[in-house]
Amino acid sequence: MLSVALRLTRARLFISKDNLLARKMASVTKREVSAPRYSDGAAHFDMGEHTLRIPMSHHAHNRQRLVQRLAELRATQAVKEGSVVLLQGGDELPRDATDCTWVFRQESFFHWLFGVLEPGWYGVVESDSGRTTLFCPRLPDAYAVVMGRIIPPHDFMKRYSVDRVFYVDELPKVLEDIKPSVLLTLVGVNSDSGLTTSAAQFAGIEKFSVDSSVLHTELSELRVTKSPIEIEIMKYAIETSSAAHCAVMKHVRPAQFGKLIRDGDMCLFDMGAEYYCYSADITCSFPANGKFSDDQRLVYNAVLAANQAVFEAVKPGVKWDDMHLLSYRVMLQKLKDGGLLRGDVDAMIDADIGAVFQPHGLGHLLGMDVHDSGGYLPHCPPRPSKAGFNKLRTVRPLLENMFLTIEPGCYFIDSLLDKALQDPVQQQFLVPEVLQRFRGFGGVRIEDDVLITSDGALNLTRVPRTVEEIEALMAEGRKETISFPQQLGKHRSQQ
Ligand SMILES: [Mn+2]
Repeated sequence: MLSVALRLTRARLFISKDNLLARKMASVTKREVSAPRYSDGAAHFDMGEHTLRIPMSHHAHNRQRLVQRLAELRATQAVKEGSVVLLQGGDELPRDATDCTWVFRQESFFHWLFGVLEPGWYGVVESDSGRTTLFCPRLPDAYAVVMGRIIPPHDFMKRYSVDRVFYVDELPKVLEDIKPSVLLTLVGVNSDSGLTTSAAQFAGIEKFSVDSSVLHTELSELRVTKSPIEIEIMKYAIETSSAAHCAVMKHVRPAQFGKLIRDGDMCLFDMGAEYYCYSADITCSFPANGKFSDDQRLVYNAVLAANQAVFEAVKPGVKWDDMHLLSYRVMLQKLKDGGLLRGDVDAMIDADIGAVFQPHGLGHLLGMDVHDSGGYLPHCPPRPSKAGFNKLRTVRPLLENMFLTIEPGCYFIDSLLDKALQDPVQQQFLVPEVLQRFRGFGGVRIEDDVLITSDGALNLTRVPRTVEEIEALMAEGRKETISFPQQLGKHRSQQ
């Protein structure tokens, strides 16, 4: 399961009832496994036996955090009394011109507040009282023919543990009754993609006073530090992803798969599972044939040393760009020790040699989005301009209960090496005759998922990391006989 970033842009869909029915049919399997259950009286989400149960109180707790924060802002006049939070959830997107849809995944801010898994919903939180009202789409009768009983609002109320549920077409009337002083809607730019969130819209919104300047910063900031339940969900996604990585390492064989993976290749697998919209993001690098060559060991250990130095150094208050610098310093020293570089390491850093070998940021916030929100909020330090550092998705000082990836890497990219070899300042640090040997090497990245604690960090990634551990696991995997699809096909045709 490769980690794929789906960019969902909100589209207003005008769909016929037949079309809607076809779409519901297409996503029937997903709905059946992912619906929250409340047979035991308390609503919770799971994906069947032996999967993590998540109580809907998780979202009540998140809403409580938001209400508390809005109360603080009311005291400073930044938010008016009688303000009402209005969010619009995600919609299903059609796949090209077909009547199929992309598998629906809820918009992250909406999911964080409400836990609603279906498309086409709205949610309202009254900031003075915390009273929460959800609005579900009114499904056509035809839906029941294929999908079974249509869930009425009252049942959704129990399912999502909120105060009230109405139909979407009742939203204007319900809001008129609440009489908000102002509607707080969600407008903000994602600092990784540059895309802007779509504020909630409905026919008649022009009758209300709307403020879209507050919510994005506040919700993003709340999402940066994880609650105890969120930490449990993240652990679950990370442990599951770790097991998948170990399975790949055990079962990979060079010269299989149409020779895409050859003997002597270095493999780099960047994969993470998502559970209940929470992401893991783990990278393992290992030799395809199960044994590190001397050059592979050298580069791997340089990256591992950087990864470990950063892990040892992180704790609340530490600045993330200082960690990026630390990773460059450790890695460049090791490459110098290995004969690839020469000269003073600090001078190399001044000359941007770090970005020649690791042209990406050290790591990023992790949570509901694989590159989680909150990296560059108005109150945070701005993006640096120096090469390599400018790719950092945040330079915030670390906080307790943040999740981050630590993912230094070292790559031998022809275009970057050629450019550096021609640069009068950079070329003095490079040893061309040694670097030549590493052309076509590919790269090594070691990416761990860590939780910042009160005095350090916890690494929740459970995969072999040292050269010895990797070789041992891969040797163990080689004792197992595995059949590939091509071989299965051959057996069938021989019969
Ligand atoms: Mn990552």
